[in-house]
Amino acid sequence: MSIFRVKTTECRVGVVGLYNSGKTVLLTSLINHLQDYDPDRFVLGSRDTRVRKFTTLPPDDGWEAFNYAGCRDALVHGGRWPGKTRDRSQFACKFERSDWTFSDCLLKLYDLPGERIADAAMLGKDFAGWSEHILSLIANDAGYRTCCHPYLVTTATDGPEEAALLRAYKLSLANLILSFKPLVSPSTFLLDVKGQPARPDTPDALADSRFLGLGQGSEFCPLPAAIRAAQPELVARFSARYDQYVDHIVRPAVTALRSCTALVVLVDVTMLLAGGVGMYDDGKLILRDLLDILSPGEHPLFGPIARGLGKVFLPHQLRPGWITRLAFAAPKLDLVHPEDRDRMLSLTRRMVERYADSRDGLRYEFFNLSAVVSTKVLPAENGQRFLVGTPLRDAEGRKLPPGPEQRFPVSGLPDDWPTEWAPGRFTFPEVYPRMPVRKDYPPEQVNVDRLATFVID
Ligand SMILES: Nc1nc2c(ncn2[C@@H]2O[C@H](COP(=O)(O)OP(=O)(O)O)[C@@H](O)[C@H]2O)c(=O)[nH]1
Ligand SMILES: [Mg+2]
Repeated sequence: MSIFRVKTTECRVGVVGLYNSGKTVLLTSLINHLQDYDPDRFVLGSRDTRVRKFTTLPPDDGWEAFNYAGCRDALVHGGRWPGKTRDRSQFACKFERSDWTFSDCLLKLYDLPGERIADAAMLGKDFAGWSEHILSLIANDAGYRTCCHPYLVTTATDGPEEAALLRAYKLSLANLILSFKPLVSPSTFLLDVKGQPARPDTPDALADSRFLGLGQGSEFCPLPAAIRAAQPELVARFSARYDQYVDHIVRPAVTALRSCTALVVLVDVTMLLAGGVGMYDDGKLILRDLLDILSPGEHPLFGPIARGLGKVFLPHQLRPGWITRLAFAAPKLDLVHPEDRDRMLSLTRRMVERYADSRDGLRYEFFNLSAVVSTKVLPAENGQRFLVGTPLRDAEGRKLPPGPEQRFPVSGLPDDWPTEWAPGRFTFPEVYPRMPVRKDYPPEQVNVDRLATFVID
């Protein structure tokens, strides 16, 4: 540390998004660019900025380290992601940047599953309150009612048993997943505590293989008032499991989110368009719930000046922590044709700006980015758009081994979200990411540096 660098500025940046939205690829690219900084290929702050003395640090207590080396290697070799043991992870590092004269930067990056947001309503509610919340969600949405038919039938029978209730709720959640509805709670049914997602399968197979809650023997599902009144022992059992679940899964995820200074919310426009209007509606609900639980923005008791001073003088534990910067990022920019890349940005804006705009003291920005540019562009022919890349899946959605590059068509982007569209109307075929083999040569990126400039502050 230079003798002038008398302090350390801590930046805690959370990256949230649904499964497959590009969190891991984004973090891997960002870390590579910071560690092997090249001002010609990545501009942090300004063209003159240099990054020095980059050091990786161990993660905070209770966090698994983000496996940077393993993730980079998997990208290079088109392999599987390193086996995870936790659904969330942290990467901590320290470096000097030449445009910060008196301070070096302690950066903590959090990889956080957006699926947990579906459980956010559990905080501050007891088991009965959560049950009512879920039941009203089902009652007020035709799509949910259809998917939850097995559960509605079983709860209407006389004195249903625990096993029958759990089974019926599992089948209902499986239907939700298969209809691309990510609002699945308890969310471990969709993404378990080890970070393993539910794979497309029949509702029965999903119900057989997945758990509602922390695991076998700890399962629960919502109960309507009539069953709660008639079966107090069942309520006591489910309540205890529910409380455990909230303590182990929901609170740590939400606490981590709330302790961040900046948040990157990945809004995968390609996935929302490909998934149909139901995916869009649910994605939007999840984003709304996310912003509600975080209540980002300036703390009413401390103005920006107090916040600045707090960052400098207070020990870490005492520093006021709250999100003041929110980045909405549309990832996988390289999967759409250049003619549509501005539309990607305006679609993101149209979807979520209202939520951020209604909060005071919050700076927010929109980005369209590619963490690892993996396609080449061909000129459009008669309005048809083509890209070149190595296909990741065949026409049936099965994963292909890495092969030669191919030309493939991609959908154009609309100027605004349609009022209705079916899954599959838009397609953006996934490709193998193109990661340079040489470890100290970061991947080609677009706007990851602008995003970093915004959140590392
Ligand atoms: N073409 C392209 N694909 C990407 C990019 N970022 C992520 N992906 C793809 O999106 C998929 C999910 O990415 P991942 O980071 O594992 O998502 P996570 O589940 O949110 O961590 C992977 O198959 C990636 O290849 C990108 O910048 N360009
Ligand atoms: Mg991931």
